[in-house]
Amino acid sequence: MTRERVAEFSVEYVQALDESGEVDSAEAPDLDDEELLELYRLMRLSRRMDERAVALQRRGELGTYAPGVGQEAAQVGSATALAPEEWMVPSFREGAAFLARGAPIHRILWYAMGMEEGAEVAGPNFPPSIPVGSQALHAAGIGWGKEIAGEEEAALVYFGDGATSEGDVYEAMNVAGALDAHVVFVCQNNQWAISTPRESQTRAETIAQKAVAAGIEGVQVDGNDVLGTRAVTRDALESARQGDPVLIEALTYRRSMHTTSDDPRVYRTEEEETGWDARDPIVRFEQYLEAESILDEERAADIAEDIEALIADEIDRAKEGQKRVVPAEMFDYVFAEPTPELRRQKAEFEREEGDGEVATPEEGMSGEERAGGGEVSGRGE
Ligand SMILES: Cc1ncc(C[n+]2csc(CCOP(=O)(O)OP(=O)(O)O)c2C)c(N)n1
Repeated sequence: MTRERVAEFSVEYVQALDESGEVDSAEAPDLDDEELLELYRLMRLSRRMDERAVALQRRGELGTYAPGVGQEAAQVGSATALAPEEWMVPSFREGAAFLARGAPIHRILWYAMGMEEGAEVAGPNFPPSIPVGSQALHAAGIGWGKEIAGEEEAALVYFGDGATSEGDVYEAMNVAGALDAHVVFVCQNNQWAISTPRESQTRAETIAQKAVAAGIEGVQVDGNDVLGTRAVTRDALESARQGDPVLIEALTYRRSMHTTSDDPRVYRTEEEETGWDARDPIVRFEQYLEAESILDEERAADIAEDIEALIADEIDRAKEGQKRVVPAEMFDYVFAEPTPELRRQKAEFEREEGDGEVATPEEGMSGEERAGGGEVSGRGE
């Protein structure tokens, strides 16, 4: 009988900026002061946008919102490593990544207001994906397209730790590996999938090792370290652009609620939450920038002031745009061609909005459909 070890693996963990603001220059990316300040500004902008958005939701001015508080470094560090023309494929908590990609705040708010305009593809950024993990497949498709076209570009996709329990994410990593797709998978392991802790999600010790089964590289990074995340993503993108996909596990913590419909106090302790205070990505980076004399109190105050003004303007813009919304249009963008059922629902909705009457099942159907032909136009084309 033969018994031999046929596979072995290890997972690397990278950190450039530690909890006390010290930087390991061997791991840190080469950025000038302006670039470092921009990372800082983006993280603070995102934190403040989240705070304002939650307040707006509480006043009934916004629908459900998923704050990314605590995850700013994981998102800003990775999104700024992606070239502007490369595709970013987000999940539903990527406010900071959208800001880093230059998306205006009013568009981010429009999405949370239920406006179709907020879900439009603006630049090479997909709209938020609500089905957990499904967007990984789209990214693998884009990445495969880049391989076929012979283009040295990559797509970057975000998902959470919970999403790695979904078949879609594994399938995407597997197909990416098999087809040399140009894609970087970024898992923001924020320790919780709503109320399910990371430990109950998988017996795997790291999420990064899930790459092993797909035959691609997996690496863990301190996701509360904007510099380490930026450097790891830069390297992963270089590799992906040559047809070697990478899975990055960014270790972070969701410091706020899952969404505005959630109360984390029901399932986790205050002690756990405050335990992450010292590891907050913004505080840590601020300490570093101050120690390097890149940031001082005055400059920080100026940045905060500019952020307040920008967000106030953008909220006004979002509300102004909201007035122009025709709610019945929500039925128009589900499929390229609305199905008879959607047309019926739209007619019913419009009737209810108008005179309170409910539409008949036939309303909204074409003559042919009423006669029983062409049952589902637009499908299967
Ligand atoms: C396919 C699918 N199943 C379930 C849900 C409900 N759901 C929304 S968010 C979520 C948890 C996601 O956790 P994770 O992937 O860790 O991301 P996080 O919310 O922590 O950023 C679940 C189960 C969904 N939206 N889609």
